[in-house]
Amino acid sequence: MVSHGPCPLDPFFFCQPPIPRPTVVDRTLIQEILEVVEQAAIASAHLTGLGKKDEADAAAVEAMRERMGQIQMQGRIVIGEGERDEAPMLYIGEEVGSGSGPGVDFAVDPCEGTNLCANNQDGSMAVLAASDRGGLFNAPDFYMKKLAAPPAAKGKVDIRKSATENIAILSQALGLAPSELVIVVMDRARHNDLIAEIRATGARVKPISDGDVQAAIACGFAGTGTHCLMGIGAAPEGVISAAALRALGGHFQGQLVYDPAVAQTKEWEGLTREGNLARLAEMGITDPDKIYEADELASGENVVFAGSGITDGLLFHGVKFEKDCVRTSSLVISTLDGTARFTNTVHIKPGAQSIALR
Ligand code: VTB
Repeated sequence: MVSHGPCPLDPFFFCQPPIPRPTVVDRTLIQEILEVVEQAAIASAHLTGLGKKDEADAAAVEAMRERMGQIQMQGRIVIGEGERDEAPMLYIGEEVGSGSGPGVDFAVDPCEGTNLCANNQDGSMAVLAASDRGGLFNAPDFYMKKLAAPPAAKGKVDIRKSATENIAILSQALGLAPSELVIVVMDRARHNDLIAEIRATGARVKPISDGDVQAAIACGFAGTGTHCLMGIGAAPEGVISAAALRALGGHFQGQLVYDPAVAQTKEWEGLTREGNLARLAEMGITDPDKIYEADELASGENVVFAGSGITDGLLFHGVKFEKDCVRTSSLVISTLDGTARFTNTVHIKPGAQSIALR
């Protein structure tokens, strides 16, 4: 037994070992969080391929919220389905959970890649990031320039540098020739120049129609055939990617995009650069050009990422329905114990006669 030495105040007693500080994000919560994303994935998986992206999203939102309600916590949504007046559930600021217990902040995207889900294409998933209070950046509903890369390139690649420079750095850090690298970029008009620049280096481009969260996280693992994510996607989801990459020790940087000429999106029709800057200032963002590192976007003492496949993807399979069970494949990455847990769960129906092994 380890003695902890005499207590300075009482020579007859030995000091107790230091009581571990109760962490808000503990192992029980992590298990519950896994179940939250599993339930959301199952709910929207019933709607894959039906061409109904809003319904698929709504199903995931409802299932996520219901399962969150069973957790003993004072949960709060910091990134969710939108502002209170535009989202009935999981809106920003909504309190979730039983109402007693630890304070936990959540960034959720119950159906990331709704188009992929609606079209039954690879890459849609139910995802969230969780942290102790204040540990997730309250990202505005803007666009974000992102750079994600494997741990070996962390702090070496830099969003301030050109794609050409970053590919040279990545090539060196990973010991791979540019022609052996795969750079994921969302297939959008705003990325035409970026794609041309990447191709000119000899690196291979993988254009994706949607789902840059999964692509970013895949950069954190070797063997996914994805070495880097470049380009502009949504800012709120950038926080979820950052949480996962921080926990993996990978690279993630983000920079808000406020100029409609850069974002080139129909969503911003009629909006101006000045108007967007004013909106950011109203939200308290004093430096709109700030480059956010992963540990600023997900700064909590402990952060957890959880994702469960709706359709098959780079990280896990989608939901599989069997006669007597439903199978989910998920990933939970946690700074608490330094793990990335790939979980394959069989949800057994009552009275099941046969449960498939795989
Ligand atoms: C989507 C989605 C991404 O960003 O593209 C969205 O597929 C925003 O981009 O996964 P567009 O408005 O150009 O479609 C993500 O949601 C996340 O960054």
